[in-house]
Amino acid sequence: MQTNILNIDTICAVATPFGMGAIAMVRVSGPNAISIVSQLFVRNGKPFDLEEMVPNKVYHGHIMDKGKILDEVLVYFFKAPHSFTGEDSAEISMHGSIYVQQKLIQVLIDHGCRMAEAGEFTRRAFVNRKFDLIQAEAIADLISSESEAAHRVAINQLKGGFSKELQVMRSKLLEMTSLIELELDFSEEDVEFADRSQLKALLKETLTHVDKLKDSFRLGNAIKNGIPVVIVGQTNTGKSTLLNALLGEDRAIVSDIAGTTRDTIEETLNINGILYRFIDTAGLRKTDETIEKIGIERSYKKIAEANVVIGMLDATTGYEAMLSAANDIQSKVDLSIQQLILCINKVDTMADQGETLLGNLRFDLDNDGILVICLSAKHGFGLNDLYNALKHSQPYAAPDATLVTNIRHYEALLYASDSLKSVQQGLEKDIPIDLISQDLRQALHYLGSITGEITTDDVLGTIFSRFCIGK
Ligand SMILES: Nc1nc2c(ncn2[C@@H]2O[C@H](COP(=O)(O)OP(=O)(O)OP(=O)(O)O)[C@@H](O)[C@H]2O)c(=O)[nH]1
Ligand SMILES: [Mg+2]
Repeated sequence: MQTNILNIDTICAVATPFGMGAIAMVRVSGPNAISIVSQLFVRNGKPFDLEEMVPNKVYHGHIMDKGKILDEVLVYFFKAPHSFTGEDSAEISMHGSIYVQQKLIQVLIDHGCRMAEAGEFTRRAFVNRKFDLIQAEAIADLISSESEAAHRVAINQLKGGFSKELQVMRSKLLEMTSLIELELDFSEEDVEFADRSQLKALLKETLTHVDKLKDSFRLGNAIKNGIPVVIVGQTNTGKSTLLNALLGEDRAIVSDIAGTTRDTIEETLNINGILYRFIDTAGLRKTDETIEKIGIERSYKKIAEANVVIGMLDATTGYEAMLSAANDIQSKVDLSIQQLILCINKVDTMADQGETLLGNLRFDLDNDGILVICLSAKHGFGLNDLYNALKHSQPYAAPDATLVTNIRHYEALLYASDSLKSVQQGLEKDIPIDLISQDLRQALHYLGSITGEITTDDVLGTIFSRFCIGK
């Protein structure tokens, strides 16, 4: 087992959220965890006898502070390596008074523990090879998951599917690299240990796999942070009214003055287990007003970043104006990667002409990938059609498909892909084998950095500092 300077201290922290609650849990981990906690623990009125300690068993008793009862608790002991961190550990479940929590931490520190740093328990687990970096990061994702979809992606990564895929790729590439490097040792003798056509085939396969993982980030990131859905259109079409209707609250200012919304407004909403990030934008129109211009530039930027674009059309402006506005919005959307949903809004003003408008617009648009629906944002009419359109617009991955959700992984895959492309070009152009081997090593490095096989302390520090204390 790998040892690390981190393992010397015994650390402690409250693992439950800060504040008062029915129950709180304190974690202790490190070489003295069991002895320190047992010193403070009294069972059936007698000091806890370490000799009788059975790991993974729940003990009921009291935590004592200088001869006085601090709290009635449940204590679990874990023996290394069979614990979350891989070290000797103890967990104390107690009443969730803020005073009791702080007092217990103080007593633990008085007995030789140190306050844990953010993510230190998970970092120790990683150092002790309980899991790899992907899985450690998946724990953070699991804790922060806000929707069923985000939860599912985190669980998949925690199960190790992504790690396994990377391991298989790396070991194949490593084998090839060793053969190539063997040729370097025999460079005088003009021998080829690595079969070139096999190497090319392997590279093609690996590159396709790496690119597939890299491209899954768009969806993976959307699932984790909310699928970005931008609401765009000309001024006064009812964009802010729609945002408010979706959220069920008056989040954005609505008025009949054109150009009311100047900046983008973002809010997340969970619809049927999927987290969406709705973005209301400044209405699109020609203007000389500086602030409004900046707002409109932001609207265009948000269109480019969105997975789904809701194009708001105002039924009261007449069919020709709506069609021209629809074409204008369509020209800003990349239909190969984005979904466009056009909403004919304010149909409440149209008596029964809404359906005719809908049919005409569907007919006149030159792409059947665009969804068109009728809406009255003000009266909440058509919202169900919009929910359905959103559901259908999502390119859903298979339940157990690997999705990259972490920007660090995405970056590493991007660099690995570039390095593999250099290897491919090198082989085509017959460049010296030592340069090819360098690019292969680079690709291996980037792939290895994702699971944490290759990392520096700085990288680990940055990753784990994003965790909360007690995790
Ligand atoms: N009759 C009717 N009026 C609506 C509907 N939706 C919005 N409106 C009205 O249209 C006007 C403009 O609504 P907003 O939501 O502020 O429009 P916007 O697109 O956000 O406008 P800007 O922020 O200026 O770009 C307001 O007076 C709304 O009450 C609707 O479904 N029916
Ligand atoms: Mg608005």
